[in-house]
Amino acid sequence: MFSELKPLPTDPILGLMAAFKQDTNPKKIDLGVGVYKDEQGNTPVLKAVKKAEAFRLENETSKSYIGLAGNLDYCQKMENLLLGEHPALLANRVRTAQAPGGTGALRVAAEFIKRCNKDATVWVTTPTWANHISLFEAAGLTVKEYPYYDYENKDLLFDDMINTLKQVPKGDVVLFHACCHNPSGMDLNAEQWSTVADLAVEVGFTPLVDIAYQGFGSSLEEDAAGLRKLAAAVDELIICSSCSKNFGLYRERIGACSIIAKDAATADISNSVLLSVVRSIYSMPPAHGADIVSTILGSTELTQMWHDELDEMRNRINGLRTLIKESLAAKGIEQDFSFIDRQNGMFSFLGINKEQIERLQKEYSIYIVGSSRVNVAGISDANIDYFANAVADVCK
Ligand code: PLP
Ligand code: TYF
Repeated sequence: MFSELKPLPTDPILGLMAAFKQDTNPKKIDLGVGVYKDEQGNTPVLKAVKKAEAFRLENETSKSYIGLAGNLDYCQKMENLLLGEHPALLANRVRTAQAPGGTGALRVAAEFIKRCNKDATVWVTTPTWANHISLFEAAGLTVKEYPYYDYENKDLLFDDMINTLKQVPKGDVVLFHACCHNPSGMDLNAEQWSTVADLAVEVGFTPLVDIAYQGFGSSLEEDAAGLRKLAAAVDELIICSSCSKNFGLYRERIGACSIIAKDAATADISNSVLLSVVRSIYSMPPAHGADIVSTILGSTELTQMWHDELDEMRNRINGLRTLIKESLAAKGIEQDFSFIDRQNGMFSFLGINKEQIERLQKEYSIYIVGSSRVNVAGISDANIDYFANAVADVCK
């Protein structure tokens, strides 16, 4: 049976990560995979995480199974982190299942949507994180795209987006990136979120909000403001969250899938379906990441430490955006890169062509994704000049 299989291409982003590792050029720069890096190019374990892990090592009393929803304290704390003191929480309309990473949350959401409406189409931004498409298709759902990023003007195609979303049939799902859009870095402003919230009510689609970078854009609160606005407007909403980036817990695989239903009774029914989905995929989530997050969020001291570390990551990213803009401008490149400083999170499209991307990799060992997406966190004071010169050379 296995001999019938045809080889499939690997994920291009993860492939780039492997190619970078093999490159022996000491000047190599990894601007590929979306992982935060400090000035030294490392992705260290956060101090708050180390402390919480030490606490866990001392205080964990059992390795017995946790339930289908995982760590309930974690689930409740995540709801508060995502929604604040939200009317939907006060009305007991929210249910959360811990999930193995944001990816696991999305896969659970996909199966949940399938149970709600097997004919639902999931609408995603053009472009979006490539995994979105494969995750929903793997659950047998149809995926369609709506206009989002304006490659030419490095802006949102907001009018086109709204015009397409107006045509979405009731019962379909529309996926939004809460903040730090992957791959474009282009986010909706407050007014645009209000328009989208009104539209969701008018058209009757169900929003699914993917929030994988809360705290990486403006702040924990501001990055969730659009999500909260949407959640205040509609009866039903799905949230897929991830602690990979903001807690630096990438390999621990910790995230959550939250359902907001129109009332507490519907939320209970939805929750039973959600947990049935979980059981049919992996039974129960792993414990470690959730324990770390709930320990941090349950301690004033550790929460403060985490906030400080998160601020440091975000400030570094935002500082790098300005540095990249200024350094490229100083090289006298004809192309305007000022948009990099207006976008959010770790990603932006440089807007250079395939040949230029290949030259950056071959001649300079600078690794960027084929779409020209760069992870700005891979830049540092030590390599910015090398990077700017290389970009200037390939843009000549
Ligand atoms: N959603 C988006 C938009 C992402 O960029 C990512 C990856 O980083 C994820 C979800 C899922 O992340 P993870 O599964 O590592 O938590
Ligand atoms: O877009 C990124 O780089 C991150 C990390 O299969 C990632 O979201 C990339 C590919 C993948 C899983 C995670």
